Amino acid sequence: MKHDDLILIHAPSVYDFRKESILYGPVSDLVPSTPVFEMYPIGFTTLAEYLERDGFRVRIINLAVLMMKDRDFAVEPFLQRLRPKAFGIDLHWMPHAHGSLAVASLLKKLHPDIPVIFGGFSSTYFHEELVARPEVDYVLRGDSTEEPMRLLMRYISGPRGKGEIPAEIPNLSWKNPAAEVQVNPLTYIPPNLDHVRLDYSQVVRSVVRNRDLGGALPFIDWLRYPIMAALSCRGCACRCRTCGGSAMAMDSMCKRDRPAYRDPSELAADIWSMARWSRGPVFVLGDIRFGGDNYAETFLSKVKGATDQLILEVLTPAPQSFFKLLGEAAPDFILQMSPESHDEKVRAAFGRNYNNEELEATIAAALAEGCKRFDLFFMIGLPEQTYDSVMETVEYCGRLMERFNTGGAPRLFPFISPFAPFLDPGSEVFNDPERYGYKLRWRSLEEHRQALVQPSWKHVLNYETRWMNRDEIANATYEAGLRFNQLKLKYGLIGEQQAAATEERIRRAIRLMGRIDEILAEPDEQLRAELLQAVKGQVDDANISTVCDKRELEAQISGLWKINFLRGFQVAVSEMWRGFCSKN
Ligand code: B12
Ligand code: SF4
Repeated sequence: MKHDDLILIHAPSVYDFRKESILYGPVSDLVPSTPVFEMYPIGFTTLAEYLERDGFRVRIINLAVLMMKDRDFAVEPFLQRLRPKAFGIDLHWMPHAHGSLAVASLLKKLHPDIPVIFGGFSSTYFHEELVARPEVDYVLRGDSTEEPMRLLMRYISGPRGKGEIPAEIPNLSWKNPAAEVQVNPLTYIPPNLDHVRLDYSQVVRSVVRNRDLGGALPFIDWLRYPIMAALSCRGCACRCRTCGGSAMAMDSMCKRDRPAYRDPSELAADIWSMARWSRGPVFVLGDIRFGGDNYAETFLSKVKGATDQLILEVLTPAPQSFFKLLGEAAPDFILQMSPESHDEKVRAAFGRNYNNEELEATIAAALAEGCKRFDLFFMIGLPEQTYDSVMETVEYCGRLMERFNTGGAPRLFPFISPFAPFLDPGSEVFNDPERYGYKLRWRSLEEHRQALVQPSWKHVLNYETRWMNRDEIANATYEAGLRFNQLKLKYGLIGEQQAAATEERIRRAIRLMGRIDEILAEPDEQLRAELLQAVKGQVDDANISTVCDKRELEAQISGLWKINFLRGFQVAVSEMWRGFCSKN
């Protein structure tokens, strides 16, 4: 049997979250994953597919999901059995600083001769500190690593020392035999996404090949809610101050001076391809209006009929004509928009320059064209934002719900969450905190790694602002959560039972946060550890969906089946057969 050449491993945020007693707080309430941040980067699938086209065999293992699914899952024996030519680990999101490095250390202990490759945004930002660590051999920088990875895999698989050498592989940071860090130029920056294919067929193929569905799941609850993502671009045209993927951050970190777009027809084809075996909603990442002339029109005309449930994001106010097109292409379309604050001054300080009149006109226009639900995201921890301003945001949301959610089923769904656990490395605020009124508590990768095992999210936060310290950020979060909960009940977004459950969860989290602060004041280290373990059961119970129920974010999936396993199996077998025939 052919062995895997490359195994891409996604680690949990904190290793081992099953043993540590940590109140993670509402850090992941608004994304499909839990605070374990078990979702792997989309790039895993594009990397795997790209390498398989060149004859490599790639497997994705979501170690975080395997550890969540079985609390007794034995990680070391499992990793010991793997024998690829190289391991790839993502440190894309900073909250994986602890888990990704711990898994790398384990792999180095178990397989000292197998190279460990890191990649992702955080790896790119901290590449020198990262590659200097003994458990890391290579870091591939940038937002597009498919081709550099192919070259690196060729080097690793070939007679090393001959042929291509790391010095010629773009975007690579590595160590020479004297353990000195070497940094190759970051020159592989494709201007578009024509080289990738993102339809998850490689994942389906790999599931069939390895008979491992659990290990390939994008996140723990995916089979119940099989949402998929289509990638319209890499990079972003906006300049939100705290964002590590903003135009400025991408330029300084990845040398990308403008976003790379996927051809709109190819993007539509990706979605048609996904629809062969899934009926889940498809989230189109990136604002399709920013792709240039006729981008949105072409995409929408080609995607028409592929899926009813397209989820799209608008980064700036949009006109009714756009929503009309959207409604014709995908009648049950869902929209997301993030004004971040009701206060235009705060919004502008964050980097979004539109007013509430434009915001409300966008909501009205979308709803008039049949938008099934409009999700509106607000944030806590912004520049110029005080505790009172957060409470005013909640009141503003009440007024919006009063205006848009009366008469018929509610369609406007506002959410609020803290900017947590970390300010993005590479963002303008991270690079120059004082200028924006921020104080950074951790700067290096190692400081972030250690912070992640602090016993409550308030202590993990890597920042405070001139307007709110971390106690105020935490208190504003819980108070806003309680008030939002009441408003959602009032305007029919949630029922009484759910509102009562959310209220109970928030109050329990507040109590636990206080109790953890008391424990931290205990001077005896041993006793402190014992006391923290004593509250672990309660902490674990309080860790999912703190300020809102994660399911409030979900679209309804119609029909009897969500995933067509038989069709998926057929797709996988026919693609493997096609691959086999083309090689022989
Ligand atoms: C789409 C998106 C999401 C999607 C995730 C989709 C997914 N599964 O990848 C959702 C909405 C779920 C999400 C969630 C979160 N996100 Co987000 N997200 C984005 C966004 C808008 C686009 C990212 C993207 O897809 N880029 C596409 C390319 C660049 O990445 P990629 O194809 O996956 O991977 C390529 C490279 O990164 C690299 N690579 C990645 N991994 C690896 C591994 C190896 C071994 C190698 C070699 C290479 C490599 O090579 C890949 C292929 O070329 C960016 C902002 C932006 N403008 O970029 C924020 C961004 C990446 N997210 C961010 C954050 C903080 C989060 C959350 C932690 C927020 C939270 N607290 O809940 C969570 C984490 C969720 C989890 N892991 O469970 C920050 C990250 C900053 C940082 N350095 O930590 C960003 C920059 C901005 C932001 N604040 O939103 N996110
Ligand atoms: S937060 Fe702003 S800069 Fe970052 S990806 Fe979203 S729109 Fe772009």
